[in-house]
Amino acid sequence: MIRKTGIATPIAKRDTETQSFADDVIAGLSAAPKRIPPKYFYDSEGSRLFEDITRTPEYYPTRSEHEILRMQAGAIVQHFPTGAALVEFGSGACIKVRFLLDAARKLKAYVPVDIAGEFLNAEAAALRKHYPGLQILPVVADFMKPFALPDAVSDLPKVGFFPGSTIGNFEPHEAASFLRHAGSILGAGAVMIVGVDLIKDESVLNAAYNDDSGVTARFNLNLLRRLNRELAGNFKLDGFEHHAFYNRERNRIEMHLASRARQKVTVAGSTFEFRAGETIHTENSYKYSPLSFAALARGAGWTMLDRWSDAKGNFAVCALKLQ
Ligand code: AVJ
Repeated sequence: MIRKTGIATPIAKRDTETQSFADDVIAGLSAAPKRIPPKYFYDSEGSRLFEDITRTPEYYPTRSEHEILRMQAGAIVQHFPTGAALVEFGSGACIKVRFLLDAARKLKAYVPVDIAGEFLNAEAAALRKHYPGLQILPVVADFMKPFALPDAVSDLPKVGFFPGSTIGNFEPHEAASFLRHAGSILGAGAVMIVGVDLIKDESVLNAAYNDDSGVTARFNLNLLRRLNRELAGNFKLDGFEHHAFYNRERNRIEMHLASRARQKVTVAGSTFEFRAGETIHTENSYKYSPLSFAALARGAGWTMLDRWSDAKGNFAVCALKLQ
């Protein structure tokens, strides 16, 4: 989930991307409770900080998923039909997929889908050198919206790939609509490989989002820097603090930015009041059990074919098949 973003744009000349950022921020800060969608974490500094998070000893999901992909790639690709096209939703730096590309010898094409076009095309060029026998067909698109697959893969069986527990950022009903949407893009008979973070000991979950070195706090607070820079905000960085905790009723980690005092902040041309202790809800990271995820997928038209975990049982990679 690496996102490249544009350079700061003057408010007078907002491009459409900055305009929808401004619209989302104004709507989110006008709501009660206040919120900002987590996709806005990933400016270039935010993407760098996320990479740093994955290297903290407390943040297990990336390491756990890599362990599964490394150990189980052979078993995972057994579910790929011969001559299939692998379609990755939000491919970023195309790192995790290499485990599958190395193991899937009979794959015809890899279709990375990402919104960051320049970056995507550079990654695709690098992959072509590495996998000369494979057609690499990047699609620049927002994978949450309808998009067309390249004509070259229209007659091939499809396998979807959605790693990283990105699905955990969605509300469960949004996760179900995403899976339904992925099914309509991939078509009848499709298989989908999804990375899902599992419900576990709360102390492990809380530590993963409250690392001792404070990287996750910097990642969360970087959102305010971005608001200041791109939307002419005047957030005081020391006026807010990082809060992350496991919400046991809803099986999710919540991240918030909590106002240390009563204050007013102006951003994107609007002024918002904060009570002391009031928060901006910046992220949910849902955790599932194998059963609850299978039920969610079933409701969206997918059957769980197979599932693999790391040795500690922290994370699951699931193989789904369109019913
Ligand atoms: C990239 C959405 C999977 O939810 O664990 C990491 C983002 N936020 N630390 C997650 C994140 C705080 C991450 N995902």
